[in-house]
Amino acid sequence: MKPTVWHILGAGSLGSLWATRLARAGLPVRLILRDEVRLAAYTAKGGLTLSERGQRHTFAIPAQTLNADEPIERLLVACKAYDAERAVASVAGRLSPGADILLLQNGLGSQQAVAAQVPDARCIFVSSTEGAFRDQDFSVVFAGQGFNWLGDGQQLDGPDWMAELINAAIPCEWTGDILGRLWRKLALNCAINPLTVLYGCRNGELQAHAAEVGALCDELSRVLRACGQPDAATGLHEEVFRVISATAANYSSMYQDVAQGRRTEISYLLGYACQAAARHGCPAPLLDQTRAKLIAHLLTKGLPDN
Ligand code: NAD
Ligand code: KPL
Repeated sequence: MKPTVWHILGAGSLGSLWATRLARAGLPVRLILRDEVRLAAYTAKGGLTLSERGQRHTFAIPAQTLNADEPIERLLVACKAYDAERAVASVAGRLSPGADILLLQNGLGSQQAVAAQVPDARCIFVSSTEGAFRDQDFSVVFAGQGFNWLGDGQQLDGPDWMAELINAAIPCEWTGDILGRLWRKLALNCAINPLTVLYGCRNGELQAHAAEVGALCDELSRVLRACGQPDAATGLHEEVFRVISATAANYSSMYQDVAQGRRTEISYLLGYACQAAARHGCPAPLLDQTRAKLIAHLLTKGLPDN
């Protein structure tokens, strides 16, 4: 039987990291690009390049536009959270019944919005701690080893095709509690990323604001419990400070977005946490305040506040 094609929607950092590793393993991959202009730019480049441990390799992965007519059985959505719903809507008509859709977005909210939009597909949420950035158009640098948790919130066992990911050296495991994983990462990101933007600092420099970070962790733990995520709250404080130490020299992803004038995923991180807290009647004054300060900061930089 012919292996199922991996369609990759969003040829940015993570999409390229997944696409190149799948192609390197000999699996059929198609990139889905926005339009003919992007397709022409990609064709001119001759493929997608992966830089890993100082080695660069280019993979001539076939590409197509959103409105190609090839049916999609397995789709990896690698857009930012704020683009995911619109991007999936553009290919909804191409999805085969029961198609698998892997959603790589950080935070929460976009995954549920996509799942509601395509009720006949099986949406699989992914929580990724791998790190990648683009050094050029259609060229990605694998910057941080990490792990990928996959789950659909229902099945306790993962699909057979997870073996393809393992063979492609994409470290992953299925979890019966993907929402817990996503909430935990969201909480980590909410405790660290906004403060690095507001203080204009590297992660490690938050040690100087330990009381504020600690108070945010306490509040986030209460919110997690109120939202029915007690496991995600366990040891949050300790893990946040462990991550701050382990990544002391790094700038958070949100800091980098703001520094480079890119839209942030605030609505899917702090925005989601504040709304969930309000919905569950859990007061979160520090989170609300941090969100308001971050919004004011984004507006002074001319960046979207959502
Ligand atoms: P990115 O901006 O590098 O890539 C997103 C790509 O999607 C871009 O190339 C963009 O042009 C494309 N895109 C957007 N809308 C599209 C559409 N309608 N049709 C076709 N293409 C479209 O983003 P990224 O860094 O790869 O992040 C993707 C998601 O993964 C985010 O939610 C991010 O938080 C998460 N994440 C990223 C990393 C990382 O290291 N980069 C790590 C963990 C999680
Ligand atoms: O994931 C991160 C990010 O920068 O987005 C860490 C390093 C955990 C900081 O929150």
